[in-house]
Amino acid sequence: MSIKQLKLRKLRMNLKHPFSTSFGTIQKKEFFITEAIDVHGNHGYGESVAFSSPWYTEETVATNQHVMEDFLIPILQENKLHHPDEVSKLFKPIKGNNMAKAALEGAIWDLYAKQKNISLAEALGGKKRQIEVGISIGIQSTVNELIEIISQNVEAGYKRIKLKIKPGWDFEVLQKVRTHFPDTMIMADANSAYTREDIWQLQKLDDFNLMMIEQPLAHDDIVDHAKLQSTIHTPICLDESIHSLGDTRKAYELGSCKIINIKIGRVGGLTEAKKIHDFCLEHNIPVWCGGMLESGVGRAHNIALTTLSQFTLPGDTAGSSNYWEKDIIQPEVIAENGVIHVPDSPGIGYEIDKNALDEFTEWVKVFQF
Ligand code: OSB
Ligand code: MG
Repeated sequence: MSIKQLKLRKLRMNLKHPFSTSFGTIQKKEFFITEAIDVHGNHGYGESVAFSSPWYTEETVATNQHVMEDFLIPILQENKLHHPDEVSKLFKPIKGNNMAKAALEGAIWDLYAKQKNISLAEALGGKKRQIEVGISIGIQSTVNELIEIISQNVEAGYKRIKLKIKPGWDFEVLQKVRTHFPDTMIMADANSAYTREDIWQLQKLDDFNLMMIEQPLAHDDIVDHAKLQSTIHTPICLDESIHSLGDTRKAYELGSCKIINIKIGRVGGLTEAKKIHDFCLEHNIPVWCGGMLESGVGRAHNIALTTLSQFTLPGDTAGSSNYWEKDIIQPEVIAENGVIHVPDSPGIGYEIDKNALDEFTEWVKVFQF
């Protein structure tokens, strides 16, 4: 694939609105944009999705930098690549750190598609020309504010509404929301806020006709989730607990969930994401693509992945304007009536807005190959 140079670019962007979950509130986002450049002048882009604090999973912006600079980039410098699928094999000796791995692999996938002059969706084998998306709404100060925000997003046409819940912001809120929106597709995401002592409480979720409950129990658990799933009708969807095809198979065999949220960063890249997709296709497990409040680069990768056929449920890839005053891609991602048209130009299919990229860049490091 003749990579000549790799750029690591540290960005800082402010979310339009603070995003609150059971684990905390995110407003300022720092992250990396990776850029793989070949001898022909093609540029492939990736994004690291770790947050500044290890609240969601263990990785952080700082660990991403350490692992990319000290371990992963040297591996890429020492090895010739023929296909992006080789990247995850080369990275295998490095344990964990999936978001760091995915950030580099993503740039290489984009570069590969651009070298072949095909879209990233096509390079992955995706056939959908448009994808359906929902929106994830954070915890608000009052239920009335939440209902107002849901109304706006239902009106905007988002295909399903995901609400963040935590102890104290759960059953009563869901009750009021369900009464207000009797027919809307609604799901709840707890980001690991409950424990096995709450299992009898969580059975109350069955009253609200939710599409699913996402990651109610610990980030590293699949055993208690299986226990919970056996006592509730609401399908459990695993997010934090799934890092690989192996985790997916084990969760399926144990009955820990009925739905899988695939996040490219959490599973170590597009190659592993595709393997998980293929397993779920074979076993009839619905999947959808999760989000990490990404800039347009990460968003474009999510869109390409979602073109695979087993992404049968709307994902969290809302339009750029839901997150940013100004995104770093051109055109920005637009969800019209909850539908995103998949770009068919080569690679991620969106141009990088160089001025916006420079505006948000704190520093750049260049690695020669
Ligand atoms: O659990 O899916 C999650 C945001 C930050 C961290 C974790 C999660 C989320 C979201 C929003 O739900 C996803 C998005 O809109 O990008
Ligand atoms: Mg989640």
